[in-house]
Amino acid sequence: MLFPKSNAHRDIVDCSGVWDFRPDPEGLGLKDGWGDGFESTHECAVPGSWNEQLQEFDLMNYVGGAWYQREVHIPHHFDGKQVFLRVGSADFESKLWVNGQLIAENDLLCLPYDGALDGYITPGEKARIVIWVNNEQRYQSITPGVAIDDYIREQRIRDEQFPATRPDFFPYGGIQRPVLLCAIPRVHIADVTLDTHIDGSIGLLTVRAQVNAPDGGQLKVAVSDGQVETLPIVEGNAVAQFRIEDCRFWSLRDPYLYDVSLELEVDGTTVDSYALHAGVREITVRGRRLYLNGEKVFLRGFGKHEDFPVHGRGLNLPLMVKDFGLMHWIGANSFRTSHYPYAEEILDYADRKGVLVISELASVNLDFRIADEETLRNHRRTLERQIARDKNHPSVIMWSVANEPGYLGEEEYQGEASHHYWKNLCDYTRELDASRPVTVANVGRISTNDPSFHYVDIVSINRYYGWYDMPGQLDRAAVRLQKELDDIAAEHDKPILVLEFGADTIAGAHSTTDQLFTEEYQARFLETYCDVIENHPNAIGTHVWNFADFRTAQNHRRVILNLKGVFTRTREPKLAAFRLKERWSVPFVFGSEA
Ligand code: BDP
Repeated sequence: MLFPKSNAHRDIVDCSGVWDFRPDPEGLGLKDGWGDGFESTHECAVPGSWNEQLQEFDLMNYVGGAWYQREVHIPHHFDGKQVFLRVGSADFESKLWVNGQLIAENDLLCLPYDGALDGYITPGEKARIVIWVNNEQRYQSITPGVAIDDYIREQRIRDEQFPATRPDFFPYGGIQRPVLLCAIPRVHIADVTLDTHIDGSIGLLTVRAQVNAPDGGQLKVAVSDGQVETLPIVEGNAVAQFRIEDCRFWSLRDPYLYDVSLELEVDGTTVDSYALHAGVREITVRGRRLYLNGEKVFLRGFGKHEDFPVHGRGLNLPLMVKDFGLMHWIGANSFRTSHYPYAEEILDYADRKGVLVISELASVNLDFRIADEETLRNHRRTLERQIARDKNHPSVIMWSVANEPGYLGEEEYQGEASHHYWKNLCDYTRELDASRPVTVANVGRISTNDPSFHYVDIVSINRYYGWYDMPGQLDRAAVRLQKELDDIAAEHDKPILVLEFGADTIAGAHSTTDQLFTEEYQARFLETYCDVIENHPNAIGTHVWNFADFRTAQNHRRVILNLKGVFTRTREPKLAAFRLKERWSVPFVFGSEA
């Protein structure tokens, strides 16, 4: 799945802008053929979530179907090309029509989908794009939904969040990433997979391309160190292998990217080209440690969210640049795309900035009273699409395949079905991508007896002692945390990553003694955790929850936002940000190891 790019053979029309919009709470549109076009009632900017944009039209908390529509000119020079429309993400479920023709559908959260427009458009004329989006989560999604029926079926989850949702982040709806009209040559490079290894000072780079050209064509692959290979195409595939002497490896200090350019030649003519970056690097797990290019690495960073006033989860490039600036300022070297895949633009930027990314699937609070084979199939489909999308990013160092499954402490989580689920999913991740470790973020309620621990490469835990339990008592919290790390280490000879710990904090609240919600308490909370974790022989990282305050659904535990950010929602630093900066300005030193 190649990210769309413009070059001598390929072109893109970005359909971002203000689109016609119409909410459809009664679900009329799908029955009445609104895919052919509909009468709009509102306007909504793309990319962006509809919620805060249309708050004044009573759509802040809207959960249901909504329709988007706009016209776009199909350029003359698209004639003879393969034209398709790519939706970066339209969440949670979406369908796409062009000139009244259903072109594509998607039900995978925060992942792109596309559809071919052949036969449905005329270059030189306008085309009508209609997109239906529905932000209701379904029961069998890998972040299970909560519809009214679910409350009844479960008999225990109260109607406690509005809009109804399980996770602790706002269920934004809308077209949240760009919609791109793309034209590529009919005979083209369809996919490229990069694989990198290191051998001393030599970088080994394998470029595997899939093309839809007939045998007889050839692919020229050039790397910016000066090497060029010309390969025959055999059954739609070509593989080039490069040894880069004195290679500049992609690292935190020097995120060097080689240019890899591909040119497809048929009958002596170049018919298509595509260029991408390769960061030559190797991620390995050995014993209790994580290595980047053979050097131990300790992760310092955050769980984040795609969240900002007005845009909601919509891609916001100035915010992206600002956030990377703040991560640099504070000395973070990594973040997790909690709790869903982030925009590809963000991963590209991480590649350039030398920031390590734990790419997380949109699986939150998987409930093992209802998870079944269909859920597992959906999980595997998500994994396939996410790996296909993100596989070539050197910044992506790990797959987090779920966040806090078994969240309700349901007894089914400890059963055979759960073991089968995690074994299957972790094995499948390694089958799809043997080059990156796999993890699952474990919830405190399950504690250290988590079936997933047996199948992951890295054990990850989220902990809130000193906040939800033992509030205001950091000494007790530290003892408990230490014991859990020891217990896990005693049973699993694996690295341990603490992927969440944090305290809600009202910027401006202060106290001379330990008091929840104050800036001093957050700072001391984070420092206490870092002291314990950094000194543990199995620990490979501290990811603070959260980088910035973020919006949640309405419930009595949140004052509009989850306030665990070390920056406010609009990115002002709290006291803890300065403390972390101080701590993270000193390079991490690993203890002496046996
Ligand atoms: C964890 C979740 C995260 C929440 C956080 C919290 O993984 O999404 O926002 O706790 O309670 O359970 O702040």
